[in-house]
Amino acid sequence: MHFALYKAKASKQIYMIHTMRWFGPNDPVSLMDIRQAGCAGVVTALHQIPVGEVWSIEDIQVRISLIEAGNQDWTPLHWSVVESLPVHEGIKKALPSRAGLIENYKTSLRNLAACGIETVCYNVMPVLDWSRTKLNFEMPDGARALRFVWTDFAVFDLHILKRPGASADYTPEVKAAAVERFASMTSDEKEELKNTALLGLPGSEEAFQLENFQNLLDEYRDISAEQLRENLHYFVRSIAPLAQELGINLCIHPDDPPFPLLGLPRVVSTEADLALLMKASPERANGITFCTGSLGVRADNDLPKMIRRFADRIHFLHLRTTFREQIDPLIFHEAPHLSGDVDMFEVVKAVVEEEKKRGGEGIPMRPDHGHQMLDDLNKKTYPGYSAIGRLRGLAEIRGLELAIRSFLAIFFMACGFTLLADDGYCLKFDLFDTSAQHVSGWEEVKQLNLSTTFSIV
Ligand code: DNO
Repeated sequence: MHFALYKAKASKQIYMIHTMRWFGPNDPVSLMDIRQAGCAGVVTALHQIPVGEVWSIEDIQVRISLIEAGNQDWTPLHWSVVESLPVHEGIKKALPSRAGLIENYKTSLRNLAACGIETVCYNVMPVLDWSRTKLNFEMPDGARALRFVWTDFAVFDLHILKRPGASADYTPEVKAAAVERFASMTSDEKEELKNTALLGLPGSEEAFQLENFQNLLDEYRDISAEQLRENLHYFVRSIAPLAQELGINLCIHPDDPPFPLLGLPRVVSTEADLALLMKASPERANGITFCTGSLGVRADNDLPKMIRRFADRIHFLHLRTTFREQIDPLIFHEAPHLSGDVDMFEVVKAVVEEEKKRGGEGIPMRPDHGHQMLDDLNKKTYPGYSAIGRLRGLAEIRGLELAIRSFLAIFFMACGFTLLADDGYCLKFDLFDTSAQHVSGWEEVKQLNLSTTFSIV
């Protein structure tokens, strides 16, 4: 038998596609800021178009022209990911309007594909998008972070919203603590909590009024988690085959936080939820936005394991970490990107390994959220989306990524090799991943990023 032995070559290339979210022309963070943070990609959405309506080619082109306007003179930027093409409540609730809304969604996908956009994020959190109870929690270094306190959420639910039936969702201890907390709050604090819980954070397309909010919740009274899951799977089965054909990767964003709130069902919070969704429609286009900040709030989500399990279905990454200050009742805040509960080293390593399997194809990544810090503190930006805090997060993750890539490459040099038989059978060995596969010849083997060759007869 004839084998060729290949030694690995150190590669300095950084493969994730670094991006930042941009809320459009009114965003106080400019495209130039995003460029100078070192991004190649922009994540944005046509927030001005009402949810459920078609995104026309003209509207998409206008946004592309804005993003690319400085590309002749400066480092080029491109629209890498749509976040989000929002899913109308009529689809989540399977209302009679669903068929028409899905048709509109498909038309928007066709239009995006015609404009060369290949990654589309969405979520199915009912009524609310992401939720926090405090937007300016002071960190020990004076920076401001987003925070979630379960007891404060109970205060909002039980004493401000006064949701019928809410009492059943809280333990006697939490209810007692909420009574005490509510009694000690000033009217400004109550107003702030109400606004934080209700006003819709960036990315959510609605701003709510206390008066009509209960009606929106009531519409979910008869929709169980099973029903919502069925509606989600129906939606995905309706659009994934088209997305696959168009070359668009759909990627669902998980629930944030990853558990039910206000009696609303949530069905994208755990590994099991994601596994069911991946199974519901087998196309690779039916994929995931792997948000470590959302999923990482639950200690039972093993993030590196989940990245390895869902590997080629991960089309977009939100890298961020929370820190659980207390488990029961839950309190968490958004920690500096490398020092929360998420093991960012293991997460980035799992991502780098997946990118290596894709032959070096990068996955778009954005540093999700960031602290308000330095000059951010003097500016009014979207909560979680100030420039400097995100720049810090991106810089730290980029450094980690480079270190992991270089470390793995050196390791491969010492410990990795590939054996290729005449019949095209290829045995790849390295300390991190041993696999056997058929390849058709030298070209494909070279794509495995390997260099020097030896022949063993
Ligand atoms: C928060 C975000 C969410 C997310 C949407 C995705 O910063 O990650 O608003 O964009 O839920 O559909």
